[in-house]
Amino acid sequence: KILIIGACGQIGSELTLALRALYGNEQVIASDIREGNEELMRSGSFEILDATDKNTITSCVRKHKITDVYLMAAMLSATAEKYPDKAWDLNMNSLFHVLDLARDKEIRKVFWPSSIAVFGPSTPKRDTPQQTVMEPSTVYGISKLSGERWCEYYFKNYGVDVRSIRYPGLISWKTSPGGGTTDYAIEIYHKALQQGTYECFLGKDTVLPMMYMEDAIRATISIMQADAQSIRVRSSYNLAAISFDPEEMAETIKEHIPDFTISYAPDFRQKIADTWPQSIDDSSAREDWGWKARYDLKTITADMLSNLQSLV
Ligand code: VAH
Repeated sequence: KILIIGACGQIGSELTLALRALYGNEQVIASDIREGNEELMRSGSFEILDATDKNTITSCVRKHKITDVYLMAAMLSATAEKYPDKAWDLNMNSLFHVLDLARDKEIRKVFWPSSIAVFGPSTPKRDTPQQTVMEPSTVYGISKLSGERWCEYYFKNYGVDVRSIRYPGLISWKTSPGGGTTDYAIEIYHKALQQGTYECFLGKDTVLPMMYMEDAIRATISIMQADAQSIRVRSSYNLAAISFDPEEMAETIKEHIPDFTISYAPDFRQKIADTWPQSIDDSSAREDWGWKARYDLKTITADMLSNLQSLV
């Protein structure tokens, strides 16, 4: 049985639905610090669970006979800069609790999300390699780099089968943005439909690696289904789809909403974005477990606008 911790988050909410569709609703237990939306709550079991509380996680694992845990709870980059100690506590202690359960054979397999935020200002910005200089300067990036090092340590020293992906910025419509620096790429569609204009909190030339949620969910399921010996990277895999700046994104929106306008008012999140790469080399993920992105910016814009249009 599968337990998703952080099932109400941007990735967790869609991952829960995808895993329930794949394995059956009764095989997937969703959990979060608070209840989720109606679709999430209606489709299967749900537990209120604080990801920093090891006792609650342990009793949930034993109650439901959990074998696989997807630990999706985290504080993202923008919010983490405001609450460094809370971000470290949530992002790190939740990981130690789950890795320790795997070390102690209470569970069999772990998925843990990392991020391109593990790269810093000194990292090569184009086609960032799987192995390279990593000096993250954000609280979130520091916690994700430390987490990667611990995942590899638990694999090498205790044989823990933990698998991880460095997600780029993720674009989705099912949940509202959650404190990320890349959330402009979600807000822009809502504002385009509601107001026909968007004031972007990143500058127009800010190129960042991005991915549609459908691609991210497929990658997550794919790495977890791969044979253990094909997973040669036990820190975290680079993953890539597309790279673009807000201006390019606005151009694809104008193809659907001709008089859409964008303006720029960079805020504190510009400093975070400026430390991240512009494009990622994901050849290790392609070679080891057959990864390949499907969505490009035009298809993302078409899909986002049609889904959001049906919501407003
Ligand atoms: C954030 N969406 O903005 C997350 C992600 C690469 C960005 O880690 O913090």
